[in-house]
Amino acid sequence: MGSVKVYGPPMSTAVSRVLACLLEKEVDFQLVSVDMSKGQHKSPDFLKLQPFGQVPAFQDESITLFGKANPPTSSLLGTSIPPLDSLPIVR
Ligand SMILES: N[C@@H](CCC(=O)N[C@@H](CS)C(=O)NCC(=O)O)C(=O)O
Repeated sequence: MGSVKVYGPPMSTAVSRVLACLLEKEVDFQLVSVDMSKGQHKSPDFLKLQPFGQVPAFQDESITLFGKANPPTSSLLGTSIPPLDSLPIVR
């Protein structure tokens, strides 16, 4: 089993985006359940991983990634993903 851990519920779009990249890149990972309905994403232990209290948190050995532009996805793809609010919207 790989050292990569993704914390969060798979039904979260932010989590599933990271999972899709891991599957596409054929990276072994563990999905660690975080029950948001029980507030586990705001627990002291989770906040040590992800200080914003948001899923996903992404951990690879000693590296933990989190943030506003979904760094796990950007890191996996080797590119920078623009923030959603900077994308053009078709109305
Ligand atoms: N910028 C983060 C946002 C992640 C995000 O919005 N996660 C939501 C669930 S899909 C969340 O944790 N919401 C709980 C909260 O904000 O308290 C990313 O793209 O990874």
